[in-house]
Amino acid sequence: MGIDKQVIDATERNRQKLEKFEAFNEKVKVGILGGTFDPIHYAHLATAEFIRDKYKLDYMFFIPTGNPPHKLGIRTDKYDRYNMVLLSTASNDRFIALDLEVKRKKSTYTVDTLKDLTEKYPNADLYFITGADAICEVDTWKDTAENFMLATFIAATRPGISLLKAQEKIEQLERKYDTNIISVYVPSLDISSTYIREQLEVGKTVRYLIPENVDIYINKKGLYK
Ligand code: DND
Repeated sequence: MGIDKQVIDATERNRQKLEKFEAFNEKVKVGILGGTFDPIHYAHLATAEFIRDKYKLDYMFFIPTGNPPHKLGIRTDKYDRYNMVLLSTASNDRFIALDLEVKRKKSTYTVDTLKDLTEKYPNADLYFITGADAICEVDTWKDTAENFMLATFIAATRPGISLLKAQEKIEQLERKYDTNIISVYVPSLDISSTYIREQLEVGKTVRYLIPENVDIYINKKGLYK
């Protein structure tokens, strides 16, 4: 099947999963993995699945950033990043891709996303997942205190980030914002989007680091050349 057809099928599959989620009226635990996903890779997917299972989350929302204020100069079109997330999450009934940030015209801030989700899904308890690198930066984000009120933050350890440094930062944030941050050891995969882009730029393989259909999508669209 051609990759364009696969994107169409993944879009339809995602629509069905979202419809089923929205029809569910009881309390529901929802994890959120936000990211630039430039491109999405297996460490994102494995981290999300590990945390979903460990904390018995009912669903995991993958939310690609639209115009992220912290990463200016992204060359990849936001809809290409979203399509790659759609393709990667299609086979998991509990993974749902959301386009609310890619559709936003202005800068995309997590606080606006959490407010939108709280309003739209009042029966959902939100858990915002970050890698240990992102949690170290979280108090530079817009409205940090409000972010902590809207969702429980779960910080996943990530290769290359000092555990001690992340743990110190987490304790500092907990004191400053009077909040609880869950820190969790996730079996590590030392993969980063930067590494994948660098490999692709020089024509090297990224096979088995990203889903096969994402690899095909990247080739077909000529991304990261
Ligand atoms: P990134 O661009 O760092 O994501 O963005 C992460 C989230 O932070 C997004 O939802 C942003 O909107 C939000 N943010 C950032 C800055 C400011 C504001 C919000 C604001 O509101 O002011 P990446 O695509 O690089 O990675 C996605 C996630 O996956 C990150 O949490 C990253 O730490 C994690 N990750 C890994 N975790 C475990 N093992 C690995 C990983 N590689 C990436 N190998």
